[in-house]
Formats: sequence, structure tokens, C-alpha cells
Amino acid sequence: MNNNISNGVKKIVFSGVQPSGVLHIGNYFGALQQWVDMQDKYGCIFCVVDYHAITVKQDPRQLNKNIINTVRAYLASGINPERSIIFQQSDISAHTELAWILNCIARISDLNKMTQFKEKSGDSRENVGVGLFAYPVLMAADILLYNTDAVPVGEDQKQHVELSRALARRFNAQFGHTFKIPEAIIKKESARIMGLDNPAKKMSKSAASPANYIALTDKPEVAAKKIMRAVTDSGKEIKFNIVKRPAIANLLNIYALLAGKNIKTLEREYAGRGYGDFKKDLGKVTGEFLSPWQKKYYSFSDEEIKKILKAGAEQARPLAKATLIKTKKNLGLI
Ligand code: ATP
Ligand code: LTN
Repeated sequence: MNNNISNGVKKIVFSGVQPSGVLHIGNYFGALQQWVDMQDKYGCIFCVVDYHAITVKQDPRQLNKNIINTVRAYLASGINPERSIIFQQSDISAHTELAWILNCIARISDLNKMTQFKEKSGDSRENVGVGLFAYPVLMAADILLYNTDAVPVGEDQKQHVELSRALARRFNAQFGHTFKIPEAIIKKESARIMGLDNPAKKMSKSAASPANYIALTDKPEVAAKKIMRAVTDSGKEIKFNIVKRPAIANLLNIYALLAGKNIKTLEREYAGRGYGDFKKDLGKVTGEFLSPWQKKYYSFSDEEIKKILKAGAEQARPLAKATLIKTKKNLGLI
């Protein structure tokens, strides 16, 4: 049993990734890398949020593979199932039960403000599923069920964590103290990795073209090719200017994260050299990161992963149940 979580000594971290496609370096630097670093200090719970993934169309067979592969990516990145709880959201019914309760206190005006909903629904706002609209309420349920203190995420999820805080406060004010108020943890440098084909939009698993992202499972030569073809700005200098030269700023940021160097050092190293040189080296650095990661990734069997998920759900279920019972009592349902 994971004592860190059950004995209440350490603060609690909760986070999750949707099994909506292959994970990319944005997911790694925005979320996974932070999670790994937090395992020492916190009691950690990492979820594969499959109910979130079905808010947009998924192929059932592929979804099933993506669930297992998302856990595989957690393990390859250094999440240790002996120290952290890893589970699948749909294995614990308390998530959807609490989401329903929170739906009754969330307002349509809260959800209408959500940037991600506006982006994902685009022009067809009246015709997308209700689940896509209500998605941030399910996310609030995920977080609040575990008395979470900290939620490590990329910048794009900040607004959703703010909503979780607002819903928790609203519920507590109406029905008495029930939920802990969680806090988003966002790392400045890795908060927002942009798309290789469009530096104005974040790198995304469900992007229309694989040229948008460097998947953690891309073969090094494929990743290098994507980098060579990445959009650049006019001019030739390797200088960080996010407003005037967002494409090269994004590539510099990715280089710095992968090589563990700072951006100023890279600017100095590439002074007087062109994009070609820079991109070629970035391809190499990317391969040096991906190769050992992939070796680990392919070392875990499906059976092993299924066992980890089963054990994780058994550990998480009683924690979630305790909060759900308290919530129901405070509501007058029990
Ligand atoms: P989808 O395209 O299906 O919405 P996604 O690529 O946005 O998927 P999520 O599963 O929504 O990925 O996000 C998992 C975690 O990775 C979240 O914490 C999110 O903030 C972070 N993240 C996603 N994309 C980026 C990015 N481009 N830069 C930094 N962090 C990111
Ligand atoms: N909405 C998040 C995934 C997510 C999540 C969570 C993250 C669902 N529930 C709880 C942190 C905590 C996203 O990345 N799209």
C-alpha cells in the first residue's frame, strides 16, 4: 500500500493525461517530467483520464491501445508504481458520480468561459457533445476526490484548475467544508510547447497532422525530419523573441529543455550560424533524448501494465469513496 497517501503525512498530487493519441514532448515537459520530480516530496496519484478522451470521437480499438500506451509512457518517463498510484479513470465510478453532483453547482456561464471548449468546438458549438462542454466539471471531480493539494499541468489547463477551485469553494460555502482547495503547479519554461507546423498553437496529440508534434515514440530519424521541416520565421538569426520570432523561439525552448541548457547559452553557440545548422543539431539532441526513453518504453508488457492499473484502482478506490460519502452526507443524500 502506498503509505505516502494513506497516512496523510505528505501533500497530495493528482494529475492525468488523456489517452487520445500518442504522447508528445509537450506532454513530457509540460506534465510528465514534473510528475517524476514530485514523487519524492508528495504522495502522487496519476490517472489515465479515459472518460475525458471520449468527449471527442475515438476509435474503440485504438482507444484501448492508447490507454495502455499512456501508462507505458508514464513508466518510461520514470513514474514508479511502487511509489505513486497509477489508475484508469473509468475503473472508479466515484469520478462520474461526483461529476454529476458538481454539474448541479457549476453554471453554464462558468463553462462558456472555457478557452479549450471554444477552441475544440470551433464553429460547431451547438453540435458538439454535452460531454465536451461539461469536461472541466469531470476534471474538478477527479481532483477534488483525492483531497489534492497540487495539480502539475501545462499552461493550457490552468483555467480548468481555477474552475475546480471555484467549484470547491462554492460547494463548501453552501454545504459546509467538504473539499480541499487545490493549486495548479505550472513550470515556466515548459508550460507551453508550440506546434512545429504552427507556432501560434500549442503542440497537441489530436492535431490534424503528425508534423505538428514530436511524438515520444517517433523514431529519431522521423523526429529529425520533422524538425528540419518545422516552420521558421523570416530572418536567419538564432535569437529568442517570442513575439517577433515565435517559431525559432519555440525551437530554442525545445532545444534548451532537451539538452538541459539555457537559452542564452544556445544563442551564443549559434551566433553567426544559420537555421540549417541549428535544426540539424536539434535533431541530434532530440534523438539522444528519444532513444533511451523508447528503450524503456518498449520494455513493459501489456500484462504488466494491466496489473499496475488494477492495483492502482484498488488503492485509489477507498480514497475516492471516502470523499464521495462525505459529499453525499453534506448534501443530505445519506
Ligand atoms: P489533446 O490534443 O487530445 O487535447 P493534448 O496533447 O493537449 O491532447 P492532454 O492529454 O490534454 O494533451 O494533456 C496532458 C498534459 O500535458 C496536461 O497537463 C497538459 O497541460 C500538458 N500539455 C499538453 N500539451 C502541451 C504543450 N504543448 N506544452 C506543454 N504542456 C502540454
Ligand atoms: N484536462 C486535462 C486532463 C485531466 C487532468 C485531470 C489533469 C483530466 N483530469 C485532473 C489534471 C488533473 C488535460 O490535460 N486535457
